[in-house]
Amino acid sequence: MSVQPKIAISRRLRSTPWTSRLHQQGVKGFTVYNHMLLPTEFESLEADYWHLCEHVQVWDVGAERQVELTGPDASKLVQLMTPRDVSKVAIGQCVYVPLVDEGGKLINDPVGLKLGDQTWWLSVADSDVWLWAKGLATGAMLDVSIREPEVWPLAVQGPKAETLMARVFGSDVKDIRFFRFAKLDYQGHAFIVARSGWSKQGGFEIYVDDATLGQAMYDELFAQGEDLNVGPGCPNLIERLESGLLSYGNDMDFAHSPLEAGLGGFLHLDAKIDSLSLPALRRERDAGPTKKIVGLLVPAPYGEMPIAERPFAASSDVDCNFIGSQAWSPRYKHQLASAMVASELLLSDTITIDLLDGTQVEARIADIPFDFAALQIDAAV
Ligand code: THG
Repeated sequence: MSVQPKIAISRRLRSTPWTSRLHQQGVKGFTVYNHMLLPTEFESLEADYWHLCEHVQVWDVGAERQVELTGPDASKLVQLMTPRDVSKVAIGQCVYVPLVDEGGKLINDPVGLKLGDQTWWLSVADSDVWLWAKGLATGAMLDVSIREPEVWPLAVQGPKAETLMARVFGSDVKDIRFFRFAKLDYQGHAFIVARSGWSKQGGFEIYVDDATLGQAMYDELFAQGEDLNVGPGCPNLIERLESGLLSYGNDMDFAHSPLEAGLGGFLHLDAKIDSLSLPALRRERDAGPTKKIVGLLVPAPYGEMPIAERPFAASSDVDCNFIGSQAWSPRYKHQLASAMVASELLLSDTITIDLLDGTQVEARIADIPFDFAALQIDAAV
């Protein structure tokens, strides 16, 4: 019998206030995200998926690190980094801000929180944004300080999330609108609570800045949620693919532009803003993108066989014709995937791909997010 290799959890691979609780609750897998542990699975991907869609889950997403920008030039730096116009973002608002470099390539795709006139948090995906931000601020001689504070987001997601949150934080939580945040009291400490999260099942994110209170809060969410069938959870691959939520590093990375990643709708390329990537992105828009992210669908019976993780067509561009993420959807009975595809292959409705066992099948091409109704794919359950 072979020994399962282990990942050594050292100081470099940081835990969160809840890591030991996850072990007690039977976590089955972790990934490494921002040099931290991010759980990926509890019971099974599929069991976790149904539970998330029907009940409520508490997620340790402490790996979504905050990059804090404070000072007179904080907003200027945010605008320099993103081609989305942030000039009208209000204090108390969250905003999805793809960060793009001078060549028009994605650095990260965080949620920004405007905490004050001179303070922002960027709740980052997996790349070292604080180093990029410090470099830019130094080069541009901006009056802003940059650090990663000790903050660990805790997400409460699922259709019963609001009921559970109201029991722990009071009914004020119900007044928080989507992508807004408020400061709510828990045991005498004000926590930032936003209506947001990396699922489309509804819910909240608590930005926990006190580890001890965070542990009490975690335990209380489970105690108060017993009759709601609360369970431990994490971002779920099936649910987020069905919902079209992209994962930086998987679906797209530093080789891709936000236009190729389908994020053009979030950007303001014609705004009069001082943003590093605007010239490159305007040129790309005018020339037309050479590749694009799309969804792929393989129906049952093949669908339960994963798609081979190798380029599905030859190309001189090594940054396309690959599968980004994939999962079997138990609801729609299809293997779902994201793929970055060369534009010439998108003239057709299907793409020939290899399954893991070598079988060749035609995968249907769709937009992300998948519009299952328009695709005439009914939920099987
Ligand atoms: N929450 C917080 N931090 C995060 C994530 C999160 N950091 C990493 C990662 N997730 C960042 N990426 C995303 C991608 C999509 C969304 C949030 C974070 C998202 N998008 C909605 C959509 O696409 O419909 C809403 C976008 C909008 O309306 O602006 O929620 O999840 N704290």
